[in-house]
Amino acid sequence: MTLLDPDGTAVGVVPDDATLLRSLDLLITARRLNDQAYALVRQGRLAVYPSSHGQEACQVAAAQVLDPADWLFPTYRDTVAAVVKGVDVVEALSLLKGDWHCGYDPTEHHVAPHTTPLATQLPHAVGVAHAARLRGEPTVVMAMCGDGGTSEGDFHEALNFAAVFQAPVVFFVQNNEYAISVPLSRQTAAPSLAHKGIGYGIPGERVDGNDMAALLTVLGAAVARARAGEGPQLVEAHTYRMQAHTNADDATRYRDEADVAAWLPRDPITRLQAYLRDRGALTAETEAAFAAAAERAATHLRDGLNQDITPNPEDLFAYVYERPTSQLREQAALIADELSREGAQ
Ligand SMILES: Cc1ncc(C[n+]2csc(CCOP(=O)(O)OP(=O)(O)O)c2C)c(N)n1
Repeated sequence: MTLLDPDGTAVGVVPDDATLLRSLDLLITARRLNDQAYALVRQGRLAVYPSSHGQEACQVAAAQVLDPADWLFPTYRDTVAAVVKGVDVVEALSLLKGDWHCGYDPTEHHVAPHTTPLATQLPHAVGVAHAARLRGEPTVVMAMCGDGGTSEGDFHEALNFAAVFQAPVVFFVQNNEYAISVPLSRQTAAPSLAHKGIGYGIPGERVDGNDMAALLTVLGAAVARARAGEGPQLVEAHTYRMQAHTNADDATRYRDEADVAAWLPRDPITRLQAYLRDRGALTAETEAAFAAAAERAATHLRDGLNQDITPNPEDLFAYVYERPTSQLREQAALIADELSREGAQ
């Protein structure tokens, strides 16, 4: 589904101006954070950053259609989704700085830890959704993965379980055409990734991943459907990874600059700006306010990651189990003893 053409013309019923203005504000901040994080890698402040520059609309929409009590299960590329759901961007990225196993408390905003192993988060997401249903809670779970993630066994197990048990979960696949250097044509023989729901009895829908209006509409309907007890849904957003997989990857080795250039005019920000300007809903003043908010967010990220923190080795044991095992207690005591002897020297 597309609701806004690349030039910003509405070709269907789009969400109201206030919703779209708020989305544009979030999109502009999201782009600024992506670019700031990329710069922080070059300054040695982050070990690695998988940018979602150009894909931000998918993530802003995914987080925006959820209620605070709903759960989001992000991948390593979904920092923006976690931030829009409420996680502080410095905490969200401290994992990639190498300071923490997660960096934030997943229960605070109902955002699971970012996963690096592909698709392992999907069975977990279904488990949370199933548990919520058994308890009679109205919780919906947004389970995110990339096109490459749909080739993993965990993806298929998660879809099957969710369909059989009618778990309130939305599987949201961001198809950005590449899994590092592997193009979509080497990933699947299916006509689309949305088709993958059919074999499991799950409706699948394709949406333009650079169209904020369409994403809010399709994902919003999938969440409402799941909340109403009508079961899971698969949504495939077609977008494009504008930058390299991470800073460690050289994308020029496996794709043409012309392909990248062809996606530039479909940018989610310029498309939404054009629509809102044309309606008179976006003034120069509002645009300046959005840019200033984005700049404040970037400063907060820079300041946060420029802090050198001293990790406490005892924290290694603190969050493994709710009640630590005897072995962990023993190891923690050994470390505590070593630390106190070092301190005494
Ligand atoms: C189980 C597993 N196998 C392989 C990898 C190595 N790996 C990291 S990212 C990636 C590509 C993933 O592509 P996709 O799912 O399309 O997500 P994208 O990076 O495009 O957002 C691979 C193969 C991994 N992290 N986990």
